[in-house]
Amino acid sequence: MSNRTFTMIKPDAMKNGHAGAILDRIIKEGFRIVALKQTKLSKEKAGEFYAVHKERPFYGELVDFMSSGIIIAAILEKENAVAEFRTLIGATNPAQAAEGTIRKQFATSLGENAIHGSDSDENAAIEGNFFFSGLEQF
Ligand code: FUP
Repeated sequence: MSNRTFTMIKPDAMKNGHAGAILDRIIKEGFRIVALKQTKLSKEKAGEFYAVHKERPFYGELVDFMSSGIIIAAILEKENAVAEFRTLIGATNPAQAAEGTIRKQFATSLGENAIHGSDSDENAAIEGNFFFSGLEQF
């Protein structure tokens, strides 16, 4: 069990003006910010980040969407961070997300679901290091 996870506030939530409310919720839920930046993924970088989904039918749309606008990327720290954060964001499809979750409140659709959360400690480390150098992680 690791104490770090990685998140992105996705282009839909950024465009809809939800970044502040989402960050506020994350901090109020007890996550400490280890690293944070506003950035924009190129198609190539978005494709690399989601390479695990390369063979899936939604891969092209996912890459287009994730490179369509500004995002906020962050590394977060809390005890049992990966599982706790997955609970906080809710199911991938907002129609199935529990009441009180970030996706239930802010996501628009399965494809445009407001926020990312790592699904394992191993991926949290890989994804965090994709965006941040060691000098940017405190
Ligand atoms: P999650 O771990 O909840 O972010 O979900 P996945 O890793 O399974 O999927 C990554 C992203 O692909 C989702 F956030 C949205 C997109 N996706 C679709 O567009 N359609 C699908 O059927 C599944 C995922």
